[in-house]
Amino acid sequence: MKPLSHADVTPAKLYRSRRSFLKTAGNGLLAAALSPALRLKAASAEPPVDTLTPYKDITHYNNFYEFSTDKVRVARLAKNFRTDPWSVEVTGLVDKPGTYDVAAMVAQFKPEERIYRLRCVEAWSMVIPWTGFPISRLLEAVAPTSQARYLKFVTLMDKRQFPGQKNSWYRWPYVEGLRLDEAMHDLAIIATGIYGKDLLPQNGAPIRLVVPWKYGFKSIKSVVKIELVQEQPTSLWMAAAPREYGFYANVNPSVSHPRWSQSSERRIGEFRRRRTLLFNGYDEEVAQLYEGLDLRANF
Ligand SMILES: Nc1nc2c(c(=O)[nH]1)N[C@H]1C(S)=C(S)[C@@H](COP(=O)(O)O)O[C@H]1N2
Ligand SMILES: [Mo]
Repeated sequence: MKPLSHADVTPAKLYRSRRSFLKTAGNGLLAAALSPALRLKAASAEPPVDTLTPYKDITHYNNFYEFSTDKVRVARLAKNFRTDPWSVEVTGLVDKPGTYDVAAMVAQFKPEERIYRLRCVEAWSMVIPWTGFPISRLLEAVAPTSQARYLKFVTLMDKRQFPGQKNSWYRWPYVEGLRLDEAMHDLAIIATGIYGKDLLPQNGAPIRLVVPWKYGFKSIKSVVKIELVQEQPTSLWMAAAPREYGFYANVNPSVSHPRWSQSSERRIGEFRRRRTLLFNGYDEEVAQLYEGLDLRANF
């Protein structure tokens, strides 16, 4: 499947009026009035095209454990999070390490719009119009040495602003990692905005990672450090539950989470579940990264 562009998606509003029949059918009220045959037809129709998830949902249904494990409380708790000044240290096995102010990063690496599906490991999904730039641009600027094999990303550590970091169940700060060749892939971006607006704190302001073919937890928020390293980093989730969360976390409908199936998902704003796609539908673009890798053992 090709990366989404504006040509492929329908703005939420237009989509709603065009598909008003199905929408109404999904409402329950009218569904009861439909004949069983009609209802079946509506139910078995091909899944609709990807539609942008409304801004309100993207910004009010969030996983950000530093604030809360309750998705609908995150936005309010994140309201006063300080994102300015903010700088990101890029360090480790690089010839040109540096500390980048976010504004300078934006000026240098020129964010563009990227519309991606986001698939959470909990089996819900959204379609988000990010503003961001490929991490490859940053990597070219810092020049990884020949020893660099992985990137380790780290979220801000600040118990005063992040009440969730007092929860000692997790090994804070939040850490995530990518193989260098994964990070060099054009689909992997550093995001600075959504729907053309600056990121809000609940979405990982001022900058966060977005890797659309992997489960959402790889897309680490509010990053303060990117380190090029030789060994595979241990992410917060690998440390918390190694049998449930592997390093790769590629979206894969045929590898179940130990506690639930990954074969389908609930697209936020839709009534019927959708089939989950291998690599979240980006298989044509990324499958070659994993040639020869056992995707079941390396989950
Ligand atoms: N620092 C940090 N990054 C994080 C998380 C988190 O709890 N802390 N949650 C992850 C998970 S599980 C998901 S699904 C996405 C959600 O991103 P969104 O709220 O912008 O949709 O962020 C990911 N990045
Ligand atoms: Mo997630």
